[in-house]
Amino acid sequence: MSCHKKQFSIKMRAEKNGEHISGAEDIVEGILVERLSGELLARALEHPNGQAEIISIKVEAIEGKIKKVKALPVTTIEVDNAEQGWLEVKKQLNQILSSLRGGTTKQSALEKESGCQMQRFSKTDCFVVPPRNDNSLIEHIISIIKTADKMRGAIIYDIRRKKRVEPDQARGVRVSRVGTDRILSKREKNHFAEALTLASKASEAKGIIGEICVSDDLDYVTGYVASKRFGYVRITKLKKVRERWGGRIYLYDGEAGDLAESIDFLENTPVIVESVPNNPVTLSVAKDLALANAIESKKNTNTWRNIRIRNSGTSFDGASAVLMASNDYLGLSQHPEVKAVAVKAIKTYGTGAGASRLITGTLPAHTEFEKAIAKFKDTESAILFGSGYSANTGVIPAMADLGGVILSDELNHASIIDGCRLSKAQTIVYRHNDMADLEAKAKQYAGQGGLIVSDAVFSMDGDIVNLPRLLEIAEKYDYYLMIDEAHSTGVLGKTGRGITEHFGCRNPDIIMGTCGKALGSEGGFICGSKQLIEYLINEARSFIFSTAIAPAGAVSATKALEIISREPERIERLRQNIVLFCDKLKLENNQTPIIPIIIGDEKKAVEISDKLLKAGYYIPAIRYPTVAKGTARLRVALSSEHTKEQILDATNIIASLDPSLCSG
Ligand code: WAQ
Ligand code: MG
Repeated sequence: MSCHKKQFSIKMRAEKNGEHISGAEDIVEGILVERLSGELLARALEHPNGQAEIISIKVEAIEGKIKKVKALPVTTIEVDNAEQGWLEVKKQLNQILSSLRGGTTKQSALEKESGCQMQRFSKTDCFVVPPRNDNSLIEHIISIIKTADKMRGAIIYDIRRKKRVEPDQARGVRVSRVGTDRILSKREKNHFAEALTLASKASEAKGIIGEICVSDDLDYVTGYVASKRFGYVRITKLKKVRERWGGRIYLYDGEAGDLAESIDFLENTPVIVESVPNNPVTLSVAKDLALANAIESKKNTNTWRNIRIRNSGTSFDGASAVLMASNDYLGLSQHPEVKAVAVKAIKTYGTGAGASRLITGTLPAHTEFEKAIAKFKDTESAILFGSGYSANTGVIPAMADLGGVILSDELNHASIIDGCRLSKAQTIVYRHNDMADLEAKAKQYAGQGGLIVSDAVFSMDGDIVNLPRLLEIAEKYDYYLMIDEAHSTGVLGKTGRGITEHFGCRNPDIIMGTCGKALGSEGGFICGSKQLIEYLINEARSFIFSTAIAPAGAVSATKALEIISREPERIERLRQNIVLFCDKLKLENNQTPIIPIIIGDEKKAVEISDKLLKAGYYIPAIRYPTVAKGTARLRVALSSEHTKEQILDATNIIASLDPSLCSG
């Protein structure tokens, strides 16, 4: 009985005059061994490639666990002829190769210099543009497959060393010990299902970043390009019927020393591919698979995120806890006067603005806030956006339209990065808060105008930018200077005016900030000259094309500004809390309420955060892609409203959970 549950690998191989005619295989339970062997035998006997002289069937019991992988999502590209088909192949290969190198030459140099590895698709991967030209490499790969001699296995092409690396070039590497979790008949070759099964296993091999395959079977003209990242892409015509050529190439991007391990995986590690459809699937199924794969890969790297519900100020997913994660630094979202004006605004205006600012969405609530924030920041004028994100993604492209490059700190917030991306301007990333690096780059691109943009307080590290030097550099080389004061408004400076008050220096050209943090409300803003603001009203697309924030939000933010000016002791209380917290954990005191406690490992950071929640403190783990891989951290955000007891208690718990953390 137990033998029937056991899994077996069954391989068929047919030869004539020592030449390979056909081969196929599967993994099945013991009870199906007989049936499958019969099917494979029948198939070998009737193969269109010729009458077999020797047919071998090999049955091997599989010991131990079998790895399970999901079938790659399937897309079909219909083409009219092979010529069009190869153009599609080039596109697919290009996509695979360029996704490998999220960055560019300049960026990699930056990574090397700073010693900090920016991962693919990390915050700064978008920068410095000219895409790598891989055309000649792609042409070369295609020429290899078109001229490959008849092989039993696949070619492995090393794209770093630009050569074939499969150990036996006559035979190739044959992917083996692979099957599906469904019973698919093997009596006739199902090109699609068998190729998808192989491709799904191969895409899991270390360093194999893609594959291209054309069948050598006479009448089968559909081929594919496959990769873990873009799935299994069928291209309906890659050769004419009756052409007897074909082959398979795996693209290898890894260390030379790791190749043997990858080949061993391809040949020997038993793998069951789940959810292989019998026929090329309908688009909706492919879409589901694409989502499932993307989700799974996030989960595998411990970067999957769940939304937690905060039922009230102090309860998360049902557990009650003190919130040490909010950007409501002065507790103003809970202030009775702030709440009262919001209620009154709803009674007066209703709940929503109902249109964009330029249509009918501008209410006195909006213009009053703009006056108040301009006064608070000591600028001529101001403009309110729907959020800080939309302020950055609106303003940066508008400024880039004036010409020149954008110089951006490598740790700038995602909304700044997205603003740079949207602008399509050339963006040069400089090392974090490194004024020498910035100056060198500012000098290099001087003369065309442009924009320097930086956070005032960095959102995941809590450090303060060197504004005095930024002002000098911007002036010397004639750049606009934009500072994002999302985390400094209401926080820095004796009266909470922000970074210029902190340093006692003049304003940059463009001050950006948010109402959703220390102002306890919602929205984002830009402060600057009258001329600047008039320009933005006409050019910032996120301002023009989105509904104004609710009037209750605008009046709350105005009230918050009034309270900050009236009660500077809130800022002083916040400062004392920061000092106490940092002292207790022997952390460097950055003078800001954002205190990163670096853990490194993504999984460990989540575990510590979970334990803290059980102990009554909510301090979230921040992981890739918000911060670089391997620099996961607890991000503490303090408020003036935390009590001394809470700060002492939280720091004690953190120190007890991981004593190494309090070494600073
Ligand atoms: N491992 C590695 N390479 C292999 C293997 C294997 N198990 N089997 C075949 N090859 C190599 C070998 O060089 C063959 O000449 C070449 O691949 C093509 O093999 O979705 O049927 O089995 O409709 O002829 C594509 C399906 C079918 C497209 C491909 O390939 C679709 C196909 P064939
Ligand atoms: Mg074949």
